This record gives sequence, structure tokens and C-alpha cells, in this order.
Amino acid sequence: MPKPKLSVVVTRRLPEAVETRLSELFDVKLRDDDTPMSRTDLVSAMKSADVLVPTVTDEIDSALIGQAGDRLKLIANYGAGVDHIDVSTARQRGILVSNTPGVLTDDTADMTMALLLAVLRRMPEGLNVMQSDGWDGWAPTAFLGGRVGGRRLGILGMGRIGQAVARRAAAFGMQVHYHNRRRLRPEVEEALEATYWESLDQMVARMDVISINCPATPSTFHLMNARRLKLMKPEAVIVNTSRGEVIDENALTRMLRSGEIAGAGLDVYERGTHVNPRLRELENVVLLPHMGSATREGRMEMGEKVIINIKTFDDGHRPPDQVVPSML
Ligand code: 8YV
Repeated sequence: MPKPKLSVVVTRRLPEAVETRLSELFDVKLRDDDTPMSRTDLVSAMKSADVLVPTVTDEIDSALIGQAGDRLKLIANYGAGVDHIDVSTARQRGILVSNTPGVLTDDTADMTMALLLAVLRRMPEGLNVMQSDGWDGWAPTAFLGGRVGGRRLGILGMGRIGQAVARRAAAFGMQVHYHNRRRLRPEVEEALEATYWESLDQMVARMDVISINCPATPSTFHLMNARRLKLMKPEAVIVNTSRGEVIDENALTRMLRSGEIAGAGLDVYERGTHVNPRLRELENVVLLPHMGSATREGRMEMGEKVIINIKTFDDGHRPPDQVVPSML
């Protein structure tokens, strides 16, 4: 008798080809509308399914995991960051967690550079003038930004994405510096021509640009707090394509308003969609709606990774992208 298909609940609409393939392989429940799943629906999904496929818009906390049914054995996250999932509680309950690392590295690094360029070269101001039909013509001193080449970039978090940012920044002629929990191997550091700072404070005080590329964990929460933001040079700028919680958003907003920090490029926010409204009023700030990894190719590859994780688990093996608490 053929083995019954795994029951899989997907919390958001995924690219059609990914949904189709999931439906061929598993007994899948897909969404019709593309809104975050309600808490009630998440509870019933976790009670009934063998596998849950959530995204960053689902808060899979310990209370929710506590209500999971005995069938739930795998949370196959569609995304690399797992800060919205209580991985330790899941593990205690015997539920595996997997993610989709690697396939969104280049897209996120590209967006980091796009934000960095947009802020340093004052692109929002240029866009505004053109869109409001307010351009009077070229002038020698209009819209002067800062040259990217030669500037010092301090990367906070030198994992896959941080390193991809480092390679791009070097190609733009930037001096690459980094702070990370662990120093990179000498040959990797050498290849990236990156200078390691054990002291984050010392690095922050000397950089022209800070890029946040570390995951959100209890130990990175408000790593860029008011005290540390104050260490930045007044002409320095900060970009964040990681998670909003790493920066104290209110403190950053205050300092941007008072000119203590020259500019910011943000793709992520501390309170999700509740962006500090004052940030929107600032000319030296570029805001994006969490679109760092939003490419068609990336979303397909994320789907393929989710499928491989579920299929491998179904075949009785460890999902290749299993996340364990000690990795976090
Ligand atoms: C994803 C991300 O789009 O993968 C991540 O960690 O931050 C995003 O770029 C999102 O998480 C999908 O769940």
C-alpha cells in the first residue's frame, strides 16, 4: 500500500510553480487570499498538519507550539531568518525547524548596496524633484552626495550576506571592515580584504557607512542602541536589510532628525509594518517595504528549498537546512 501523503499547510501564497509542485508531492492546504494567517487559523493548522510552511509574517511562539498536535513534526520556514519561530520550544516538543539559507544571499546583498547608493547619492531627493516636475535644470552644486569609493564600510554580521556585501563594496572601491561573533578564517578575511574589529564600539566610531547583516537573536536585540548610535560620525549613514530589532528605531529616528546621523536606508523595521512615522518625513532616509530578497528567481529557489527539506524529511532523513538552537 502506498504511504499516505504528508499533510502540509502553507500560510501564505507562494509562486504558482512552487504551490503546484507542493500539491503534486504532498496533501497540501494552500491559501486563496494572501494575507497573514490569523492566530486561530495558525492554531488549527498546527493541530492538524504534519508540516507547517510559515513565513516571516507568522509568529510561531511557544504558546502556539504548545498547542501543536502530535502530528506536527516539521516547521519548514519559507525564508532564512527564523527569529519569528521559537526554535528551542519546537525542539523540546520534537518538532524540527528548517529554513532556506543561501538562495537569498545575493539578492539581499544587492539591495544593501542599492540602499547604500541611494542614501549616499541622495536618490530620493532626485526622484522627488523629477516626480513633482520641479527640476530647474542642472547646477554645479545641486544634489551633491558623497562618493562611495574610498568610504569605510563597517559590516555588522559577517555571515553569508555580510560577505556578499563585502565583495560588492570592494568592487565599488570601499574599505571593508567588519564585526562578527567569530572572526573569519585568515584566508577568507584576506580574500575579502576585510579588517576585523573585536570591539563593535571602536568600529562604529570610525566608519562612514554601517551595514546591519546579522540575524535577530536575543543577543543582537538593539545592538545599535542609542549609546552606540551616538558613537557614529555625524556624516555617517546606516543601512539595514536584516531585521529591524537590531537597531533602536526611535533612537535612530531622533538622531536622524537632529543631524547626529547623516542618513539611513532601511528595508526592515522594529515593529513590523508600524514604521516610526517621523522616519517618513526625512529626506535623508530611504525606506523600503522588506523587499531585500524579493526577486522572482529567489522566491522560486526558496520554494525549491522548502520542498527539498520536506521531501528529505518525508524520506526519513534530516532536512538539509535544519536549524538547531545552538546555531542561533
Ligand atoms: C524573506 C527574509 O522574504 O528570509 C528572510 O529571512 O528576511 C526575507 O527576505 C522572508 O523572510 C520570507 O519569509
